[in-house]
Amino acid sequence: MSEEIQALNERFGAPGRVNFHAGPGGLIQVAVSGTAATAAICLQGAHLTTWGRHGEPPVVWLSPDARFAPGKSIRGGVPVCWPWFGPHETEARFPAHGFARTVPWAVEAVDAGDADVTRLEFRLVGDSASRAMWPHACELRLEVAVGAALEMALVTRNTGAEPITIGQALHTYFEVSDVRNVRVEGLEDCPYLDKVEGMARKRQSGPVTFDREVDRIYLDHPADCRIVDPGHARAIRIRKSGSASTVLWNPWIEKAAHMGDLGPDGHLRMVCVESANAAGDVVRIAPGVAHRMAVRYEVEAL
Ligand code: TA6
Repeated sequence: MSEEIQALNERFGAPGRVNFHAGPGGLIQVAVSGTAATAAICLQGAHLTTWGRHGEPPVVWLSPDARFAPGKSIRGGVPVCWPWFGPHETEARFPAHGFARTVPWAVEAVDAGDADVTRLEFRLVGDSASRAMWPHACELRLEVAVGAALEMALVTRNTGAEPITIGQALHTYFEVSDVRNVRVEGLEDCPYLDKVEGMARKRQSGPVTFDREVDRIYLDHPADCRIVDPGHARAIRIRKSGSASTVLWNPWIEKAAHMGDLGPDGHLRMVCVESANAAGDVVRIAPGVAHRMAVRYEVEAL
């Protein structure tokens, strides 16, 4: 066991509840287990890779072909997209969805006192490349609460003297039985930008169903969403705050085949419902102010 992992377990570990270990690709992960659920979080990107309730199919999906390597994004889980969403506005060479998901983070706190809910907090450390891309004084933390529900909060604090503007998303991959038999409720009548059709501006009619590639940024949408999945006899309710955009994505067959890390028929097993601030919903944060974007995922029996 590396000295770093040993030190993490000595400071934050809890036998049988919170365990730091070397995961695939040598990336340090923390395994969390409680009375109701389990989760795993990779320190690179503070990337929650899976969350599931005992005896049920996982709720947060991880590709069976996900690659784990330093500086590379992981396919599935909850990638943290920050401080921009999608391509950088001016620098094509900058990574899509920002750098937060591929740089080192530090563990700030772990509270395993309540066997029903384990709370963890991570702080973005970054590296020389990320600091060059984002030369602003600010702090990014991710709070995670693992229990029968999953709660996550992304907190950006502007510690500088000038305002900053961020785009962000908790780019969550949800596991579904078969995306062709799933619908997403809560976006009815909402305007959206359709990335599949050149960011054409449209308006949602009825629930969202999936029989082709879907890649949409719903704007001015602070409300809940609900993934109704008869095949798993469940609905996943997505509550959020501090987020004005909801992004829906399924790559469908052709794009999935080109990605190479979604796994066999991976597009059938997942749907991304991302709580975000993207496009026109980017957030301006004044000096000394903190912005909090939070989500709560719950499972409802059908
Ligand atoms: O959120 C949807 C999206 O922007 C899609 O356009 C697709 O690019 C997806 O994110 C995955 O992006 P990634 O950089 O993780 O491959």
